[in-house]
Amino acid sequence: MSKPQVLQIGALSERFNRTLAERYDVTALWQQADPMQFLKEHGATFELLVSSARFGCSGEQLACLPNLSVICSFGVGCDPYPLEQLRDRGIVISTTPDVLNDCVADLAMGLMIDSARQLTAADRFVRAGHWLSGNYPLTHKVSGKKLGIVGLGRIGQAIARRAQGFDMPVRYHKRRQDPDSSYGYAADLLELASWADFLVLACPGGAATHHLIDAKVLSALGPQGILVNIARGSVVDQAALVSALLDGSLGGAGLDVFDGEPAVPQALFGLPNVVLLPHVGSATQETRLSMEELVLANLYAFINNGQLLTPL
Ligand code: 8YV
Repeated sequence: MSKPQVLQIGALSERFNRTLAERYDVTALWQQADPMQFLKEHGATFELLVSSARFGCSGEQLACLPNLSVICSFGVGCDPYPLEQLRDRGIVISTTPDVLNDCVADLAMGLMIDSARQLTAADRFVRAGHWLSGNYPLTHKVSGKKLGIVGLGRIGQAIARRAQGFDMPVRYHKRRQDPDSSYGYAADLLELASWADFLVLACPGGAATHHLIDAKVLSALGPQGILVNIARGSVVDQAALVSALLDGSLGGAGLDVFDGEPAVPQALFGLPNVVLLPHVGSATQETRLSMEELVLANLYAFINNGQLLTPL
């Protein structure tokens, strides 16, 4: 019996690519000499698509796939997919929720601690031999500080639970109050930023949250406040963030995501109160394996019973 045909937009791990190719008749779009031309000529062949929160599938690509019925995506972010077009065409999409909550929330805590206590900067200080000439300057306490969370979804809730262990009062902002949550709700983001010592971004990217964190929010967070972003670079007005960090009107930042990543504003490289990570929120052996398994399980479930396990 012939294997189902699958179009894969971008390379994931070698292990994943190999397993997918063992189980299905995979066409690797990134290996085509001219991917767009390939889609124009052969797009109608494909009903099944595998992609990721990084590669997505553009409206232009989607237009070349008239028979597509499903997208199985690696990651939780849906910002690189034209969701309205998918809905209009009845194309279903699965993501990999829940399995990455722990690692992304752990990283958010790590960024809070590192940007306040300057762990990586102090490590650089030791390695450079500066300790021999004097002590590292005093930094800022984390436990007991006020934590504002923007977006109280699965990851935001995992961060809030961890913050309980640090005796941090928690409040959150999202479009609508969560009736099941006992954390304080701030309908007004500026109010939350003025109240918080740490403002952690855990909301989706995309048009609805584009530059939600602007110069006004940063100024409300203030010279003692710390911004942590494990969501998407697009949520923050990056030029405003860089200037607030450079002029000291914002206390610090822990950033795992950037607008235009992997390019990162070089102006931040010398600041000890800023921690810069290369989008590694879910990047552990354990979590990446679970994410891969969930993509494969979704594809299998769709092919065999027409149902996704974790539909958007
Ligand atoms: C992934 C992510 O690193 O899940 C997401 O939305 O941002 C990350 O977990 C990555 O984008 C997967 O391609």
